Amino acid sequence: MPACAIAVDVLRATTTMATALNNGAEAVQVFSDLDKLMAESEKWPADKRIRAGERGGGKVDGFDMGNSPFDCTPEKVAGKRIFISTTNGTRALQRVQAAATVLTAALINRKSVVQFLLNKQPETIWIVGSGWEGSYSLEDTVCAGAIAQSLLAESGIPASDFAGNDEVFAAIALYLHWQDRLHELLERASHGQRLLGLGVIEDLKYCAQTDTLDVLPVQREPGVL
Ligand code: 3SL
Repeated sequence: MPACAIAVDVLRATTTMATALNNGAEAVQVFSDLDKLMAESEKWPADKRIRAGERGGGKVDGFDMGNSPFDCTPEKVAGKRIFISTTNGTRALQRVQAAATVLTAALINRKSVVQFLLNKQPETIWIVGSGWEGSYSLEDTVCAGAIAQSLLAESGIPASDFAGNDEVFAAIALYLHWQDRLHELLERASHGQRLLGLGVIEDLKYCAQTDTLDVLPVQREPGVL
């Protein structure tokens, strides 16, 4: 496999997408633009679609759900297509959607992503953190580090032979330092603080879990996982 791009938005888009697919959603289709989402989802049968949208951390008016993984119960999402737009996560995914293979990752499905990479052995791996409106984020960086660290450990590649950039070495160091206190790190992160301000404390705990879901969101056509 030549290259694989992995979009990461631990808080909360890629955690929510993994949860929706794990709980039986037919697909997740991403949009940066709410009008396009409305137009595209209108073509889908009403009983087979869910419109999910977040702006400023809150649910978009008139949508079926916001961007909380707790909205994605099997009762709600099984067999449905989730049409979703979020501030940063869906945009990060759209930025890499032209890559030959595109995945999304979060801490909760880190192991499934690493297993896929070990099996397919892509020549190049791009891990793209969505951050916050163009800035760095701790939660996406620590997830990139968790993926890279596990990949190195499982593949047996000595760190000296690992052709990573400075960012990935820093991400691994961040993960190694915080791996037993990921929830605390997410609470300290600026977006974690923003979410705590919105009162979604349980979301933070959920997003901080590692390797809890065996699900691999893979892009099957541009923008559709
Ligand atoms: O920015 C995003 O894509 C969202 O995940 C942000 S939020 O956690 O839903 O506020």
